Amino acid sequence: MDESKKGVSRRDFLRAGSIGMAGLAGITGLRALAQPATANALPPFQEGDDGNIHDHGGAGVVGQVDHEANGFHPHEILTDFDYGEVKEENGRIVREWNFVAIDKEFEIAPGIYFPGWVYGSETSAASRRASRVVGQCPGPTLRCVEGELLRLNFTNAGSHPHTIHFHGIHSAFMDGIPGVGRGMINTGESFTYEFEAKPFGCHLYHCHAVPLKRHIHKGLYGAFIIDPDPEKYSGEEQEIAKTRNHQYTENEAVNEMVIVMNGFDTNFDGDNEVYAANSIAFGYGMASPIPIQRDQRQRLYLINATEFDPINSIHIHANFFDYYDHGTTLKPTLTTVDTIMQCQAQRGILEFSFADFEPGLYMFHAHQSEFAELGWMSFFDVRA
Ligand SMILES: [Cu+2]
Repeated sequence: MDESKKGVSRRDFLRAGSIGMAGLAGITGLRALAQPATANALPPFQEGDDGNIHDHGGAGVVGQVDHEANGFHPHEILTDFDYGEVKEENGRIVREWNFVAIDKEFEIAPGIYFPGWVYGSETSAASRRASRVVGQCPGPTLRCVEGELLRLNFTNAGSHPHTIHFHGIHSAFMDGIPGVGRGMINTGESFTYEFEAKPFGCHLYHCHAVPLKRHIHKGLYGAFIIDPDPEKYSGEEQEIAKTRNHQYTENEAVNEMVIVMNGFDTNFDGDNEVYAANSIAFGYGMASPIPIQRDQRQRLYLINATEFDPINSIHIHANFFDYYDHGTTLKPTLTTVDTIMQCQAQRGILEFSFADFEPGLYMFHAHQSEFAELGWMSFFDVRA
């Protein structure tokens, strides 16, 4: 985007370091800009009580997001797979979800509230905890098995027309785009999307109402995981498929996580001011890393839902991973890499292990440094 056409760009903002600007008071990714005396700010080169040297401080935020008020928590979203309700109809497995879209303001960094539009499901962990449908960003991670009939009862309880467009194989009528099939679902209306789960992989769903970039950027997206059915494969492939299918005990040996990479345009200038893994800036930062048992195999379903920027990326420190592009293969499409990039809607599965590693905090983040410093910075807390 041509920076000269905009009033104040985020880069101007970073240069100025003007923390008084609306919507950015909490970000201190670049603490050096305006180093306030805060409880957790350490002087240069002081050894912290964790034994680490804090020279210019770590990237992070001052203060805390009120996850309770949001109604969803990044650590819960990380491992919450929404399996819906499973039933049998005419000898066929049917998996069904009751889904809504609502308007919802949520806190993405301490003191920074985003006026979002989000999806919620009756069967998400957040909704079950609250005994009511809770909207969340990213939306619930839908998980099913290839070959099942999926039924998604969608009600638009938001203030704008929305749809749900699934990445997968289905009829045009069920594609959730304006002007085709049922098209837009207006405020107060309902529609049931129904199609077979295929192909297996790491997919996504999102609103496809226009203007598209606004509807997606507002928060209407989520992960859509179709597990392979081991009975369709044989030999080594069958064994791998079992580890990928949540209904098999082989799957329990793997620690599975979901990260949707996203960004938030808090001042509506068509650029993101905050970046995150699962919506909360530094949500898995040094103050709340992801605990990992070092001997357990790790599987990360990674999806890029970032609007406005052409790509996003992930880089894992001090380790390498195997990558399954779109998750649609049982053998990796890339082996022994430590960085991959994804354009919007691109996704894949990372598999890695910290077996025999020294316990400690292992960083992972977008390798666009700007994204990392504006919130997409995380840690694994590797434990023996
Ligand atoms: Cu929409």
